[in-house]
Formats: sequence, structure tokens, C-alpha cells
Amino acid sequence: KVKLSSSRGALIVLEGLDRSGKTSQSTKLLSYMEGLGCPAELWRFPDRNTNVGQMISSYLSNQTQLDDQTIHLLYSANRWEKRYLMEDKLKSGTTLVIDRYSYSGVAFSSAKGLDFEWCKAPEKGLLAPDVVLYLDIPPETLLYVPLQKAAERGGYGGERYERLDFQKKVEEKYQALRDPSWKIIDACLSMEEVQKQLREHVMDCITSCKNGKPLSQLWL
Ligand code: Z5A
Repeated sequence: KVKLSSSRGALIVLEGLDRSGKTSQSTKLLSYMEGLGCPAELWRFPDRNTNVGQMISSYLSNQTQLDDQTIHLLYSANRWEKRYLMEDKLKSGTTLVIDRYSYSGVAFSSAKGLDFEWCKAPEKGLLAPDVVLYLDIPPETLLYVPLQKAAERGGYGGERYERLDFQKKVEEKYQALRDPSWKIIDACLSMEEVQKQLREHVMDCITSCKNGKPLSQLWL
């Protein structure tokens, strides 16, 4: 276990399918916390600014090809290279709002067909979030995403099903990762309503961390 801290920031993770609103909502959360004078930073994974992150970015933009195992380990390494900075920030009282974390890593890679436990293994020992806020959206809602892409390059039908199919698999994997402590938010509600619910969970979480909730490690 990581050393106890009496007054620390909270590690808050937002997860959910593509386009469920993670980036919009985490940005709003940060402004809200800043408005309250609560020290906070917004992080996201992949963090494309590091050396490892640049390899991931190059893969995501199709400039390099990597097999599924290699990219999985790079995503994980990208979290490990931020692990100690993360701990320092939290211990100095800064709350971190993180847009995607290990759950994205496992859900996406295992949805591609990699073994679920194999995918979890390199994540073990990273800092465990104090709360996971899951933005719940039916995969079917995402149909408009390939519609736009397909308009640019044709082959619309096949791509749509392929993508929907994949998002459904990702959702199944998220469900397998879920534990009772996760906060499930209906992401089909308005932006404002989603934000309102998120703020309540976040403030509860920050309070419990300030009151001495210890940091712990993921999946150990
Ligand atoms: N990946 C991985 O495989 N392994 C890993 O370990 C990690 C990631 C960490 C990163 O993509 C890819 O890497 C991702 C997973 C994989 N792959 N995919 N596919 P990215 O960084 O490009 O993706 P993202 O930044 O996370 O974006 P996103 O998931 O596509 O979107 P989002 O952040 O959830 O949503 P948004 O940008 O806030 O909102 C999307 C739109 O919906 C936007 O126009 C909003 O205005 C609108 N929106 C949002 N909420 C609402 C509500 N409530 N009502 C109406 N409209 C809304």
C-alpha cells in the first residue's frame, strides 16, 4: 500500500464509450473546481506529450502499424510513466480528473480479442482511482460517428456495423470491469444534468479523501 496521507487530492476517473462526453464533462468539472478554489488538474490518457505517448499518437493516426499486444503495453507504459508524478500531485493536495485510464486500456484491447486477464496484468499496481464515473450511453447512439466518416470516404454500411459491433464489445468489457463502487451516470441526459450528477459524486469523493481515505493500488 502507498503511504497514508491525511489531506490529499482525489483521483477521479471518467470512463465510457467513444463520444459519451468524457472530454466535455471533465473540462467542465475542472472549471467548477477551479471556481471553488479547489486545486485540480485535468489529465487524459493516452498522454500524447511523452515519448511513449508520441508512439501511441503515431499509431492512432495510422502513421505506424503495431500489433495489438504492443500497443496495449504502450498504453500501459504511458500510465506508468506518469505514476509517480500522479502520486506527488495527489499528496500535495491536487485533485486529478482523468479522462480515460486503465479501464479503457483493458476494455479496448480485450474487445479486440486479447485475453482479459492478460490485459489487466500490466495495470496492476498503478494508483487506484478514488472514484470511477462511468458515462453510460447505448452503443447504438454512436451510429452518427461513422456516418460522418463514411461520408468522406464511402463504404458506409460495412464500416458502420463494424464500428457498432466493436463498441458493443467494448461495452461488454466495461461491464466485466465494473465494481459496485463505480458511479454510473446516464450520459443521454442533457450536458447540464450529467454535469450536475458528476459534481455531486466528485465533491463527496474530494471530502472523503481530505478526511484521510488512503491511496491504494489498482487490482492488487
Ligand atoms: N485507448 C485504448 O485503446 N487504450 C487505452 O489505454 C486508452 C485509450 C487510454 C483515444 O481516443 C483512443 O484510445 C480511444 C480509446 C483508446 N479509441 N477509440 N476509439 P481519443 O483520445 O481520440 O478519444 P477521446 O478523446 O477519449 O474522445 P471520445 O471518446 O471520442 O469522446 P468523449 O470525450 O467521450 O466525448 P466528447 O468529446 O466530450 O463529446 C463528443 C460529442 O458529443 C461532442 O460534440 C459533445 O458536444 C457532444 N456531447 C457530449 N455530451 C453530450 C450530451 N450530454 N448531450 C448532447 N451532446 C453531447
